[in-house]
Amino acid sequence: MQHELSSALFKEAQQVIPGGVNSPARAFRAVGREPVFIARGDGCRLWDVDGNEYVDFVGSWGPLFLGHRHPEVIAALEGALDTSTSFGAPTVAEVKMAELICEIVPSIEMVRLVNSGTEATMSALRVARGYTGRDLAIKFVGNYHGHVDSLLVKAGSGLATLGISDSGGVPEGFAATTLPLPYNGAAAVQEAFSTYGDRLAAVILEPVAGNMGCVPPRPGFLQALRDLCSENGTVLIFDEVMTGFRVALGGAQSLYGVTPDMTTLGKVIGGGLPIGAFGGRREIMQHVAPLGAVYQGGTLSGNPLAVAGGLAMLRALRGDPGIYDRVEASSARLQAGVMSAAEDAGVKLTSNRVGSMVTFFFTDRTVHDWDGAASCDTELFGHYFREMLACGIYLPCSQFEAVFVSDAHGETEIDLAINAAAKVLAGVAETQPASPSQG
Ligand code: HOZ
Repeated sequence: MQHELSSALFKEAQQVIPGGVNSPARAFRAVGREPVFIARGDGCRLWDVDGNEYVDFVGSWGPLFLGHRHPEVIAALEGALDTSTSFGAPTVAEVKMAELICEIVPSIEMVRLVNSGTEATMSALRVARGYTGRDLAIKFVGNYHGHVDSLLVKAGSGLATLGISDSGGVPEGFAATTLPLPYNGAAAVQEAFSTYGDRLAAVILEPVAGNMGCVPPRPGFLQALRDLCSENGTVLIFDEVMTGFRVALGGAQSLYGVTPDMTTLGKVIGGGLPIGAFGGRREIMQHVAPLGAVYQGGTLSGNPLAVAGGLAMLRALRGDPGIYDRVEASSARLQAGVMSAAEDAGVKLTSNRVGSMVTFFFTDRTVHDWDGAASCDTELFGHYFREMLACGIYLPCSQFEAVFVSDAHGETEIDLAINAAAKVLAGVAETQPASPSQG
């Protein structure tokens, strides 16, 4: 596989874009090669600028649950283009979108559309602080809530990948409002509530972590958070930017039966267009301006193109009762196939999966928190990533991200990935028979 054009573009990009990329997570740095530049996608396939074809298991980092260029999303976008690209004024479609979100996710009684997951979490936290009149928030190590100043503390995703524990440029005072605790560590949360209970505005978490790889909540963890928040008047925020409309139509909160006070959304709700949303109990959301004193706004919020794409996406999901079972079956097939290939090759691999979010961790430890994820052999992951890419399988370029399966992945594509993994893992076993797990 040749990557001459990608390589030339990367050189050009580095002159004018920091690191040559518009988001560090896509830089391929941790996997020891240059990024490939993508030209187009269709269904679950991608083509790069050199004409190489891949099966795409990134799906734009989550949004493309229906694959690239889904006909209903494209038709809706074409329709919206006939009206204009932006008004900065109310539209019919944004009301329909808000109604649909509230209908599918009943804990959301009112919702505000924004432009990204970062905006959604930043705004939800501000609302929680305005509502409670308190400052502190608990977050979990290895969870990532976008690049919100106060949440860039022991965060996952690009920071975990690049080994940056806390971001530069965040004033100490902002970071000091965040208490980072171990994910799945209910006892630590209990202790924090004993110490800071009446100062805690919010607990924010990914109800299924996706930004340190896929890490599900342990049984009882989400309910323990729910109980502690209720007892202490603290706002429980589920960051469902990754899990919303993906692990189930109603998100992780419907899958695990635990109801947050507020929810943040992004990714799938835009069908690939830039959008986010935050919402929750009416009593809390009434604090948002112009109803209340917590300011939040944006010229492009509720943008007609993003809303058209998102509405088409959500309608397609709600209108297809079999979709989550189909994607569950494809994802289970992928997980079983790759794990069996690893076992045959004698490579130590652990996998976590919730629905269509899957991570294969190069460790023999069970991964239920950041310490487990950090025990992985990231060098070996880098090798696996590069070899899979050479086999035409496009994976997230970090051990600490989730593989995303979509409804566009058929048995053919899942088997292509399994066969490639079998080949690559067998090669690992030959070249690195004693490859150490750091666990
Ligand atoms: N939140 C995305 C996945 N962890 C990161 C994607 C990006 O920064 O490009």
